[in-house]
Amino acid sequence: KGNGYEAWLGYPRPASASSEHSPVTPYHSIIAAEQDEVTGTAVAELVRGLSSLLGSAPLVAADALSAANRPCIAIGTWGGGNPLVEQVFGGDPPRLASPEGYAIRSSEAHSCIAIGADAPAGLLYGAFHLLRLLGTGAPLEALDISSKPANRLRMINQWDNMDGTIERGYAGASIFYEQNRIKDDLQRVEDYARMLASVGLNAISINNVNVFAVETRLITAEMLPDVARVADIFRKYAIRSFLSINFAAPMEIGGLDTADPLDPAVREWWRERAAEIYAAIPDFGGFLVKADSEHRPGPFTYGRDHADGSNMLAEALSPYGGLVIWRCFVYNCKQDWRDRKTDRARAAYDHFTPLDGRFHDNVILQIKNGPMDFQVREPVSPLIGAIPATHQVVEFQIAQEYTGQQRHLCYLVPQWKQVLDFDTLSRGEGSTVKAIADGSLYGRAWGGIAAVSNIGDDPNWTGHLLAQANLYGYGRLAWNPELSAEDIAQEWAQLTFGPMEPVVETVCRMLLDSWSIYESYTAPLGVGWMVNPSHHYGPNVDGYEYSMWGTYHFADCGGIGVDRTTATGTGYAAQYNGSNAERYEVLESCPDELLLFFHHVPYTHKLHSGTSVIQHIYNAHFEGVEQARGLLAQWQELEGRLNEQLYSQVAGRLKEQAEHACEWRDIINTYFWRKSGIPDELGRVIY
Ligand code: GCW
Repeated sequence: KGNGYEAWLGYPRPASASSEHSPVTPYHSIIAAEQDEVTGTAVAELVRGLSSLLGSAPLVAADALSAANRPCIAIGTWGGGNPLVEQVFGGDPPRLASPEGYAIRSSEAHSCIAIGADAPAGLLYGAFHLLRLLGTGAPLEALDISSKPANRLRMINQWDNMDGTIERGYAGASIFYEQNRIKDDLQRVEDYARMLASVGLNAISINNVNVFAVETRLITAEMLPDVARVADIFRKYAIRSFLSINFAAPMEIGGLDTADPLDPAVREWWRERAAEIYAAIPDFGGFLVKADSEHRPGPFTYGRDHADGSNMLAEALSPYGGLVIWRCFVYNCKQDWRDRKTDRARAAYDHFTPLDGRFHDNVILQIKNGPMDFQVREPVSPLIGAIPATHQVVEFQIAQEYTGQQRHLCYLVPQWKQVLDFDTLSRGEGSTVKAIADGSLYGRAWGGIAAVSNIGDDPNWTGHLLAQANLYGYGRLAWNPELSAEDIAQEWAQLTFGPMEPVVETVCRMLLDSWSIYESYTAPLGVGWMVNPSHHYGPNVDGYEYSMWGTYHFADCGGIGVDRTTATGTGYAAQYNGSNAERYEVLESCPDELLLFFHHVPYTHKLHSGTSVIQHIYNAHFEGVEQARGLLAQWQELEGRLNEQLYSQVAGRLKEQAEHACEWRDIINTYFWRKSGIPDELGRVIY
């Protein structure tokens, strides 16, 4: 309590509230007729939330016969036997067109708020919606809401290993595993499931996409009972569980001498695994697969392609309704930096566009939002929209691998919004990423968004308390990409700190400024990287310059940037459609923030903003540090207005951020001053 563990589900009771005189809500009872597990969860959540807001537990009853039970909250599926729900919605309930949709209506006549849905999952989401209204202090009169998710798949990817470590985890150890076993005590997993369901997420893969020796065995009889325990928990919250699998499993644990996807024995082996998995977990979601990527095995070894590989798994899962989610993060990670023809940015598009149309119906390709790897600024992956006959989901990274590792503040919702709103022009104007992800543009049955989680066993889940806003925002956006980054920030801040004005306002401002601040003191103008190799924290301008990973900036005494034009560079710009391709190809029209992603330019090149590239680098880095200090100063003004523990958690991180931003500033500025020999026009200190 008070340490951030309850995240946005604490429903802090307003200091002003007293249960008798000015109750937070008059709704002190809950009427629910149905007994199924997910409806039970919805009711339990209402009870928890109301208990906290009211200061005492609400009454739960199966019918509202007694007038003493009013005003009440009635919850039930259409035709599910809750008379109040029927009465409030009348004989003609809203058509939600989704088993996950819900409607909420308040009725003065019946002295109640009713939550109705086609199915229990909708009731759960409806209950969380109502709690959100209560927690943000929204008016409850004349409610008439209906909502359904834009995206069918709204997924979280855990990068947890069974030894308890988390790949790119910045908030402690795994809540799922320790010592190569699934934990006995899964209370924290249950609390996590609540958080995910509360923002509408409905799928989770529970182990790292890099599947090593022990994790390869998760699909065996030995470990499936434990996996089933985890799936049982998520099922209560209407979340389907997936596993990441090792493509070479038939060899590593199956005793076969090949993993060739066209080999009948290999196919049979996977069919048997599927049968075994579904016997243990009847609603198992399916497999998430990283293959032929960063040294992981895959179909290439056998001269097969990614359609052969994914279709083989899809065939095994299809009798049970399982999905294969196949990642497109496939590129040559043994590149020679001297080779200027190979461009990692091109790789996903080049690998996967020729396969469009060949994937089975239960295969979904998962595409990272950008062509490189979750940098603070990248263009949108040109693969998105380029495979119209294939199901696709967009992959974001909530974990802040390249955006400050949850030691720096970086609210990523504005970045994700930019991606989702980007018009790919793949089918003319209006072909936005969100319309491709949700399947509507190409009429695909499956689609959605996946993201790498940012949680661990730190008491407040995310290390940096304010990084909780990214997990919250991701879920809200996956449900409804039309929500604004501002509204999401405000909701999160109100739910977390209580709807008290000054705190909320300051926190929102800090969140909304933070992405741009982080960008300004790190790698400039879209070029990316410049981080320390392997752990990826802190500045190292040439850290990846002479490596095999395909991540270069090509800075020399004359200029900087990667020429990805068709005229003189790698031709990457031509992977975009129509005017997008043109805009990036032509130096004059390329947006400043992506200039160095697409062009190699002299330091004296003038940006649209009017400053030269070198002066921009200096300005941004000096200003970025000031702004980072400003974040700390703004937070310090809140001292005494919020819980001391929460205050000092964040203050500590912001202090460190300001210090580390200095390190970035000085290393980057000094590097470019030495390379270019061009002094700062403003004569500030460069070492
Ligand atoms: O961002 C890179 C990370 C790897 C990760 C990989 C991937 C899970 O540095 O740690 O591996 O991407 O997305 O597969």
